[in-house]
Amino acid sequence: MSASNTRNQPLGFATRAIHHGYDPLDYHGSLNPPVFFSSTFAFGSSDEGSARFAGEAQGYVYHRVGNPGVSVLENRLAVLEGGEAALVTSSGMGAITATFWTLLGAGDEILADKTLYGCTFSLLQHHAQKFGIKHRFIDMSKPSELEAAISPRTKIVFCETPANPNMRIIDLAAIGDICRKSDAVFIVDNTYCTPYLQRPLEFGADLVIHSATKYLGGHGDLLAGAVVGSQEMVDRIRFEGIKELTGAMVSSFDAFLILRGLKTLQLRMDRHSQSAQKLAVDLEGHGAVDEVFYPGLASSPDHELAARQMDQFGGMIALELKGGLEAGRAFMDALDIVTSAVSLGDAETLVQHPASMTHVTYAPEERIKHGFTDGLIRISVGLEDYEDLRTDIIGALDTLA
Ligand code: 4LM
Repeated sequence: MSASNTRNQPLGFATRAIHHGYDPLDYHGSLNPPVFFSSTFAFGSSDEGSARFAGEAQGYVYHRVGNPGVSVLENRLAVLEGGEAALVTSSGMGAITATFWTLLGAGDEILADKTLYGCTFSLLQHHAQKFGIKHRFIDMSKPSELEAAISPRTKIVFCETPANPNMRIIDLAAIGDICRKSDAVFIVDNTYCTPYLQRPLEFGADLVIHSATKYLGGHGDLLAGAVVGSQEMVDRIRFEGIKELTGAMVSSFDAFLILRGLKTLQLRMDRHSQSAQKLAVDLEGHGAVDEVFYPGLASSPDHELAARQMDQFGGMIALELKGGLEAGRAFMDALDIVTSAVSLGDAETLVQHPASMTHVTYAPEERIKHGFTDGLIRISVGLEDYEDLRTDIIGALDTLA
């Protein structure tokens, strides 16, 4: 099934997430696409094999480059993000490294927003220089800072919005406008939103990256990533970044699990967003809480901007407790239903302490410079009954008084 039905009506998000690119009647009526557990693919003749390698004939060659079951997922993700093509990788970091190593060479520069997931930050801050790649962190919530910094040497402009962990919002259209006037490829990590809540390509991004480990998979049972964009750019990343530079191809089984996760993506994101909105309001009113970072709050300075580019405000909340780090630790230890763990986007509500966990790659002074404190607590609001979550979380906060 394509992006429209037989009556040429454009299909809704959930319908595309469930059906796009697969017709059960093509495979014996099997409701779910087959999973091809095959590392290699036979050629009908030696001529056919060499033609496939030369890109002169269609067809699969080797799983590291492509697999028919994975292609169903790739085509579906491309349509959901509004891109021409997608590539699914073995992790979010696999998607990021395959993209960077394809697009960057010695002497090139990447400009990244100052707040990034800890391992993306570390890749730039601690490792990129080994390959002669220069980086600068910019406060992209002030687009004029990017405008002043961008130069012909800039090959990539990279950001997350909302940013992990402090929920800063970046104006995608403003950054897209600046990148359009240069040769830089504008890349947005859309992990926190999924295409259901935000489609950066509509705002001028060239590539979208995901950790599919999170909401796209949705069940905390796999590791995967994705890159979505133009056919030309995705092909380059597949044939250079995956095939020859990283080998970070997703497994067939994990691709199948993501296809299963996508069937409920809309339902899950609706519920994550509704519960997070309620929790943010309840947290804001609690005496032990100093500040709540959630763009859905009317009091958030980012509320209007977020409403322009996000369809709902998502399931991630950050908060600062009045008692700082010690209060944060006591809060996490007092929780009962809520699980203390990194990662996000699962059915279970997860709580973690970025400074000692996901963002421990930042030095203490870097954390302040990059916009978050050692006291920040991050909550990935899950799918449990809201009243149970509220009782657990507010109850744990009450023990701090
Ligand atoms: C975490 N995050 O925050 P893989 N991009 C973003 C992320 O949050 C992550 C990745 C990429 C967390 C993992 C422990 C915005 C990861 C990297 O973990 O390589 O699939 O994604 O808790």
